Amino acid sequence: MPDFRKDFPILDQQVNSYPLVYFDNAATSQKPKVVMDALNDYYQTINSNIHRGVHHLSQLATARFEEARRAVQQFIHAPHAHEVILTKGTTESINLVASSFCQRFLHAGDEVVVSEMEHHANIVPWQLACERHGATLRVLPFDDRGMLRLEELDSLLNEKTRIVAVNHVSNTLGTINPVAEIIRKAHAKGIPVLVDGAQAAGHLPIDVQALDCDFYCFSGHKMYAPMGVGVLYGKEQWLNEMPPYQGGGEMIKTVTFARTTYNELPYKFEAGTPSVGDVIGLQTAIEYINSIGLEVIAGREQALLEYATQQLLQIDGLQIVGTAPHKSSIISFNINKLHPFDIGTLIDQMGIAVRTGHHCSMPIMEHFGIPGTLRASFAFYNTEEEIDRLVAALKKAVMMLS
Ligand code: 7TS
Repeated sequence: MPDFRKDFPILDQQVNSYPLVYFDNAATSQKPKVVMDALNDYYQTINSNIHRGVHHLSQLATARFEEARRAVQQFIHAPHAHEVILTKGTTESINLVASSFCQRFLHAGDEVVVSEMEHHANIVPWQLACERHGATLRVLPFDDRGMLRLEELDSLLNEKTRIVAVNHVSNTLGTINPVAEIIRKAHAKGIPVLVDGAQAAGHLPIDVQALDCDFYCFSGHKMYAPMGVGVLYGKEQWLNEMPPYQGGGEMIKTVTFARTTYNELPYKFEAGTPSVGDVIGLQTAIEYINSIGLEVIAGREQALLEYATQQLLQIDGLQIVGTAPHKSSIISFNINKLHPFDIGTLIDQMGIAVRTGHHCSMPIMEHFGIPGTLRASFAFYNTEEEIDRLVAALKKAVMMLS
């Protein structure tokens, strides 16, 4: 196995006099040097605004931007490049759909279905839309292992349901959800489905045609790309029927004070100057992932998940929150009644970065009646030795706090 760590210069540093152990990959992944080089290269050689210049640099930047869109198209197996909208991230992608789709299709008395294990980014935009249009948000619950209660979906979906929004992978529980089955059930009743793939992209293969999802959202920064760029895939037929999300440059065809006509896809949904360098960085991240192989990445992450699960369970009083059989490399846990924040602070003193708190999924905390968890999330560049360091640090922290 090649040493992937050398691709990520940030990992090679001391934090609080210990070698850094970075286990907060679900919040954001680290960036390989090739991605940073691509950004640098963009700003040093072709930086200019796109789609509007006759000049040389603008043409080069536009070509690279559109090439990146096609790289994303291939990465998620979208039928058409114009179905790939480049956004700031998952949050913006979901807000775009919740705002624009709902403006066209959600009316008083209608319903939107989300699951109980969503990130706030896949709850609040729908709450806002429901409030705006007089609709109701309905919730598909999960069981104590952190698996969606699919048997309740059939009764939840009815003639009032306008859209279902569900995550592919839970950022808190790690559960890989049966989104294909959810989509099949929803489509059987003519209901479209949005998939929040923020925690799936870069970890699982994504094939929007095989899934047959209507919308798929993800962020670049969780899959080795720069912050500030994300993706909304949408089926052409929906995107064409939806009104624009934001007004501005690029999204129009003609403007007069009497009437404005809108640009075609995907530009209709890309108002203003995009983060061109970051989009090119996203393409580089996709090429980096492909050069290693998604199956190699997923294999390493599953091995780390298994090893960490076994080792963590050796700690007295440690309870894993989220024990579904199909999980991504995310482990939430608590130790006795110790506060996650106290443990997180102590292990940070030993150079270990984990996340503590509710992880922007407060309904999950409410389900389990806990204020928060510690969360260790692994990337393929992490190692078993780092997991041993986590376990030793946790044991020490427990001793100090008990
Ligand atoms: N959906 C899921 C499932 C997520 O995990 C996140 C971010 C988002 C949406 C929002 O993504 P953004 O890139 O637009 O911010 N999740 C986390 C996390 O687990 N810790 O920090 C951010």
